[in-house]
Amino acid sequence: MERIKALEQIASQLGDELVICNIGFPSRELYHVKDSSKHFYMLGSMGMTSSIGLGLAMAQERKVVVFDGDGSVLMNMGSLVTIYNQAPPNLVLVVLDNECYGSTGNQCTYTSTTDLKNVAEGVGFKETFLFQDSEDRIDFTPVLNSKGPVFVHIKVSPGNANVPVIPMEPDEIKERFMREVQENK
Ligand SMILES: Cc1ncc(C[n+]2csc(CCOP(=O)(O)OP(=O)(O)O)c2C)c(N)n1
Ligand SMILES: [Mg+2]
Repeated sequence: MERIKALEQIASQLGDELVICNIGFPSRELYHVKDSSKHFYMLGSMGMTSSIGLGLAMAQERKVVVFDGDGSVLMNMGSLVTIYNQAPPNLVLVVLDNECYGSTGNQCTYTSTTDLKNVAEGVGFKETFLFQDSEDRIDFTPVLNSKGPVFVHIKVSPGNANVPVIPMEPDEIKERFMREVQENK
């Protein structure tokens, strides 16, 4: 399954959850399949979606779903340790693992040999899920029914969808999202 299909399937199963999405093509693809004021498209700060998601989950009670990438998790791996130890019950960390830095030209990461779900379990995560590349349907219900922090490892095939850049300014994305969070506590 390609990343855009995984994003589309999960997004279609979300309701009131807040979403933090990784830099680059993942955000473009999510915007393309479904836009919402509940989405924060993170621009610029590779590695920081999990940290932003953790802060948001701790600051309010709504469930937070983070779409992260394998390269970004590798870049900020310490975030897994902080998330596990802070243990926000309302945080779901989804890693879309294409074994490469997809947004910058598909350079290989090390996740073909280093298993990120094993890493998360080694850190202490009790609720972990794995969806293989070969699966054609992601049932997200058991994930949403689990008490966080939840780690969801989704193997996807490399490849970026041919979708345009998000036609919103960074400030617009941020302010729309902040309003959504503040007005619907
Ligand atoms: C600190 C930093 N280093 C590098 C980049 C350039 N960059 C943007 S996205 C990206 C690849 C991200 O890879 P991954 O998290 O696996 O996501 P994918 O695009 O594969 O879904 C890189 C290297 C950046 N924005 N910030
Ligand atoms: Mg990747």
